[in-house]
Amino acid sequence: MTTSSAGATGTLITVAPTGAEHAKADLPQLPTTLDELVDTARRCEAAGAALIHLHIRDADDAPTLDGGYLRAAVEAVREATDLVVQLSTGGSVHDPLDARLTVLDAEPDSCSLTCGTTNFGDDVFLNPWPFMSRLYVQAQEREVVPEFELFDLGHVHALRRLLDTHGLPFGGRVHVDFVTGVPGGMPATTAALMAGVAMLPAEVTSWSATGIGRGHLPVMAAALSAGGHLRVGMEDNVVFRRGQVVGHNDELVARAAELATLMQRPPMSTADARALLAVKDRRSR
Ligand code: KMH
Ligand code: ZN
Repeated sequence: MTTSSAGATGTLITVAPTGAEHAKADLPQLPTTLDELVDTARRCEAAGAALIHLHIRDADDAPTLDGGYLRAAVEAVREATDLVVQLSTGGSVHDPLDARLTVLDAEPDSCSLTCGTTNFGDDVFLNPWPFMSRLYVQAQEREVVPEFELFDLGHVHALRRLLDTHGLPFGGRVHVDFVTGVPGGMPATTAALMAGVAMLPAEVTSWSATGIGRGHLPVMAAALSAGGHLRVGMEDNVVFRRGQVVGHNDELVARAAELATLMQRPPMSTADARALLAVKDRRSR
């Protein structure tokens, strides 16, 4: 795995528009309904995103893993855009492991797979080895491409164990995302990110990074300079600049696209993202 930008071309921009942590009551512009998710997906695709990381909310805007809601969202976003559709298997810290294992029933293109338990603010985000292992095998069997979420350097080591135990994921590509700046995980610093990149197994074919909260911009710049890809969105950051709350996810995508373009690594098309990640084409069009 190279850390140089020499071989990197376009930038994969992932948008994580909603998450499970923010309350709609506090942030009315957070996309939670199906219509809002589809509108967000369309606008973010137009702004340069190629992959969408979805957490789903129910009719009360609460996080849900209900299969009906998940399937409806996957189908609607797939119908409206060419974005790679990724469902979160992390859910919320309150979701039981068994429920999180049902996410792939909704047939996403991709799923998140966090490579270890981490403190998550005052809570614990639970990802014990047997859960990770079952989810990984299930993704192989269902032909869903996992994105390995790395919140800490120990998670990089656990990814090595997954690959050694179960072989390559469906499609043969290995894409990871560093989630930095979670209170309890690795900090949102260039030094921590580069330590993680240096540890990546040779099988890793691409990596992206996000910084939670105020780590957002520094981590974006660090990732771009080191040949990495980007994740942005209101799941991770709701402040556009000091004193200005994000009004729509597409603002974050547009800023990432602008910076990537300045760095001569413009946003990757959805077709290129599909090839990069080797996702199965589930579109009917
Ligand atoms: N909501 C967090 C507890 C994922 O999507 O896989 C977990 C999370 C990671 O957001
Ligand atoms: Zn998530």
